Amino acid sequence: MKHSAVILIITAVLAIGIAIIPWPGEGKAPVQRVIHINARQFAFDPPRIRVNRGDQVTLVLHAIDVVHGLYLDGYDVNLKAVPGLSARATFIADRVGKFRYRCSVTCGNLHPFMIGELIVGPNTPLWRAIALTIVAATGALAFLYTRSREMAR
Ligand SMILES: [Cu+2]
Repeated sequence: MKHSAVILIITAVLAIGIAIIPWPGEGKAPVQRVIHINARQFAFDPPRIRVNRGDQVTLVLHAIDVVHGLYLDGYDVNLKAVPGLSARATFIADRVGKFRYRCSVTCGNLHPFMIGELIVGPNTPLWRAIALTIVAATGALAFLYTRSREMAR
């Protein structure tokens, strides 16, 4: 068999493998997550939240000292909690990326620095697409190179 044909077959097998084989972290069924956030002058605890795309996220905001708010960029979630009276909102994390949440109630002089971050990811289909592209490009180059050498014989 010609070397170029072997390269074509190897490339095809690799590409099919990448397209079919489950990727680590992928294929997990979306989960329901309840995340409690404590707000106090002048920080959120936790300051960073990680979820996976597709998760159903319930944020529960607790105000520890004075009235605080939580506005989540990108998801249009706005909560306001009074000490002793928490607030909650539920949404599907269907957008991948980093989204800031900030206090939406003026709570003191360092209020503008009350910022946290919701990280939704990773977008595994993107990695699959990148891996496929690399295999296809490498295979095509190897095929063309080998083919040109066979033609020159
Ligand atoms: Cu605040």
